[in-house]
Amino acid sequence: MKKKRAFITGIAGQDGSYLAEYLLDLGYEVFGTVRRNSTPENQDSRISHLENRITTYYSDLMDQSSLERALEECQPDEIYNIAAQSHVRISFDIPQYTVQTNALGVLNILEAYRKICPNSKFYQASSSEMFGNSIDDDGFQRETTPMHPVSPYGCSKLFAYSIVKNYRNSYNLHACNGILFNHESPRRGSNFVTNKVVKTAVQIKLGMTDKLELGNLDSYRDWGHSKDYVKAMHKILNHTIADDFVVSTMKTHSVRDMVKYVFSKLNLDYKDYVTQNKTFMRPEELNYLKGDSTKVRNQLGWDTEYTFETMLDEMIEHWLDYYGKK
Ligand code: NAP
Ligand code: G4F
Repeated sequence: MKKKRAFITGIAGQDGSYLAEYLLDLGYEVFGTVRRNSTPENQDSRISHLENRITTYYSDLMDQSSLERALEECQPDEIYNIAAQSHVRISFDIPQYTVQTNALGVLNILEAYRKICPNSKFYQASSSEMFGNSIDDDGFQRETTPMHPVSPYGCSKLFAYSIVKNYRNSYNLHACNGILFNHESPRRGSNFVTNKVVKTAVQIKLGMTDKLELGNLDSYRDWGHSKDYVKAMHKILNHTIADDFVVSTMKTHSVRDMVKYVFSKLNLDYKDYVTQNKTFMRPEELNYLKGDSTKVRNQLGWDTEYTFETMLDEMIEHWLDYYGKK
């Protein structure tokens, strides 16, 4: 039987790499895009173990011709648009670049999809950052919660989310959105708060540094594990109807609680090491996220294997092992 073909933009990112592994395990042929980089040896650290099992194309969401060429060659059954400038605080430093990639880039790939392989299915990596500070009366955000983003990143993702729905309805495409809440792993970029905290706490434990500078400790996030969340992407895309789903753990923790947990696992008191530095604050903050993922759980049977604690434990083990080997 012919294997299904999946095409993943941003395959070398955190989610792209776990999604590639998951789809290979399910028997897919996996293709993906990477960007040109002046130090190519660093670029594939998350996918180097898959080197002989996947096919990559040089591409950029801002280069329509590269998307068309790759889709023409690949002829995928499923497209996962995972690529993005994904850092919220940095989106304030590079707002135009962020919008070009995350908003216009999505329009580019939708146009390429419509022109070249309109019978394939399309998944867009949408984000809980689109809600901004909107919260329903019961303290959750869900599919129906109004979206009022508070960052260039959030605004760019809201455009992308809306244009995906517009293309679905206008051109009868199987195009869907996963509205994913924060998800982490040892492969998370180390300038996102969880991996920054875990990596630096381990360095402190090993005597390599003695301080950790953070921004806002009082915001709350609904943190899951990327490995669980890529399974939701596959379920959402393969649902009989193209639709939009919130994916979350339904629990929330403050940054301070997360820091306390990580330091105490290493038998350290965070108060001895953590200081605040306004460099890491945002001009406008999203204060509180807690997602209601009842729809994806009930309609698609999705659930999590990791808890907040086991996710952080795995990240701690990763950095202890990394520095231990060094
Ligand atoms: P990530 O680790 O930052 O991966 C993003 C990938 O996109 C990287 O491979 C990056 O390549 C690539 N990329 C960046 N700009 C590009 C461009 N102009 N053209 C083509 N590729 C480009 O992010 P992630 O955590 O895996 O997140 C995956 C997606 O889910 C993103 O769209 C993100 O916005 C969204 N999302 C993430 C979360 C979360 O908590 N992780 C939650 C909700 C939504 P380089 O390595 O070359 O930069
Ligand atoms: O880890 P963060 O940078 O993630 P953030 O901003 O919530 O964005 C992530 O989740 C979104 C989904 O809601 C994704 F769409 C997006 O792509 C990304 O994956 O920051 C989390 C919280 C924020 O409130 C931030 O102000 O941690 C706070 N924080 C405190 N000190 C810090 C720091 N964040 C970072 N990155 N670095 C700090 O030093």
